[in-house]
Formats: sequence, C-alpha cells, structure tokens
Amino acid sequence: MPFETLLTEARGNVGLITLNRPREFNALNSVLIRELARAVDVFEDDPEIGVLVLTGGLKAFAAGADIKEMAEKSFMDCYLEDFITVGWERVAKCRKPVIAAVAGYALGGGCEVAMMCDFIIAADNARFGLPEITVGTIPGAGGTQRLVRAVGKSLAMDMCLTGRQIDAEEALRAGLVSRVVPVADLIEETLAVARAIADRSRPMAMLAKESVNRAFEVSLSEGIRFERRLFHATFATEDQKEGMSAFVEKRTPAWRNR
Ligand code: DAK
Repeated sequence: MPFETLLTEARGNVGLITLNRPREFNALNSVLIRELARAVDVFEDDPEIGVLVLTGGLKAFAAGADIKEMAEKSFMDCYLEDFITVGWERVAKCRKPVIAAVAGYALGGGCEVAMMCDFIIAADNARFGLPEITVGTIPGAGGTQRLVRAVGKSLAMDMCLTGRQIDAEEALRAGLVSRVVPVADLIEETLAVARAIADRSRPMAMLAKESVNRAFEVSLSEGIRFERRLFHATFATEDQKEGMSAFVEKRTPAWRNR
C-alpha cells in the first residue's frame, strides 16, 4: 500500500498505521485523511487482520487539522466541498477494534481522531488538547461530543474554552486514556495489547465493541436490551462452544472466528 502521508504494515494479525508527515507534526491535511480512510478500508477487508493500531511520531501523534490548508477557506468553500468531512469518520466506523498509540501532541483534529479509536494508550510524553478556540474556531470532528463523554463536562469545557493541554497522567486520571507507558515502549506495548485482542475470537471482539459503542447512542435500558440480544446471539456461534468447552476441559481455546 504506497501512501504519501502514511506508513502501513501488517504485524502478524495486527494492522499498524503510522501517520507520517513529521515535518508538519502530522497535521491532518486532506490527502492524509483520504489515505487514512483507505488504509482502514484495506485492513478492515483483510481477513488476516484482527485489530488496527493507529499511531504517529514520537513528538506528535497529530497536531490537528492542517491550519495552512484551511486558513483561507470561506464558509461556501467548506460547505460546498463538505470540507474535511468525507473520510474523517472512517476510523470511528471501523468494525474491527482500533487502538490509538499516542506519543507527543494529540491536538485538535489529532485528539479527535485518537478519540475515534476504541481506546487510547498514551506515552508518558503525550499531550492532549482541543486548542481550536486559540485559532478562531471550535472542534469540528466530534471533539466537543466525544471529549465530554470521555472525561465529563467540567474538564471538557475547561479544555474546549481555554485550549489547555493535559498531559498523559491527567488524561489517565480523567479516563481519556486507558494506560500510560514509557515513550520508548509505546509501539511494542500497544502491539502486544492489540495482539492479545486479535488472538481471541474476532466476532466476539467485534460484538463487544458494538455493544460498548451502543452505550453512547441509547438509554441504559435500551443498551442493556441490545447487549442481552447480542449475548444470547453468541450462543449461536462456534466460538462460544469452543471457549466454554476449552474452559471445562482445561485447555487453550482454538478460536474459529465463526
Ligand atoms: N497545521 C499545519 N501545520 C502545523 C500544525 C497544524 N495544525 N501544527 C504544527 N504545524 C507545523 C508548524 O507550522 C511548523 O511548520 P514550519 O513552520 O516549520 O513549516 C511545524 O509543524 C512545527 O511546529 P512548531 O514550529 O509550531 O513546533 P513547536 O514545537 O513550537 O509547537 C505545537 C508544536 C504542536 C504546540 C504547535 O505547532 C501548535 O500549536 N500547533 C497548532 C495546534 C493547533 O492549534 N491545532 C488545532 C488546529 S484546528 C473538521 C475536522 C477537524 C477539524 C476541523 C473540522 N471537520 C470534519 C469539519 C480540526 C481542526 C483543528 O484541528
């Protein structure tokens, strides 16, 4: 997969996507967003791949949408082109699990893309922020919506209204990230987590992801009803039979992904 702004690599059953515009701190221009959507499509379609990992550089995961590209656009340009909308939500729509491995800056659109992933593993040098207000706009790729769901109203308002960045430890305390690891270990540790998921039953990981994501869209009672239906449905799968037989027989399950 030759890309101008990304590196992609299959590491066993994990698809690794690395944002690669280091001189621009991985600012997300329209080429990068288009390529990112294509890379997700390719790994999503690859039956060998169970989990995707999205990462950037050690200094920057991504410092936001490309300000130089968007600075001179008019409202009509944005509206008529549906500016940077096409492609942006592709990561959020991936059915396979996606883990963000964030080192350095994850600002603006960079923070928003990280939040589109299923969970974030942060390097100890990571910094998260939605500084759009400092450049005369507001978050535009789900930042005001996903951040408030991740960390609650008070910190989300603080970050959106002041543009303040938070470091990895604050992000961990607030629940924005699931783990913090030394920056030198970020990729290997994230790949190990990804592999641990990819080695389990693929459909179960996809069902679990779908059920957790449902919590963001529906009431508690509807969410629980949805979960119950999926849970019952797992009993129609070969992997539920295999997983529970393996437990009873004290052996490692051999997942069939069926
Ligand atoms: N865009 C373009 N270039 C950027 C950039 C960005 N967001 N961030 C950094 N760069 C470039 C710098 O211009 C510089 O390039 P040269 O000037 O050397 O050519 C190079 O990267 C290194 O940056 P600095 O020289 O500034 O390095 P420092 O270490 O001093 O500072 C920094 C690093 C990340 C703190 C700083 O660069 C910074 O504050 N960057 C801007 C951060 C920011 O404001 N981000 C939010 C942008 S607004 C939407 C979807 C998404 C969005 C909107 C709509 N739709 C779906 C509708 C998102 C909007 C945003 O993200």
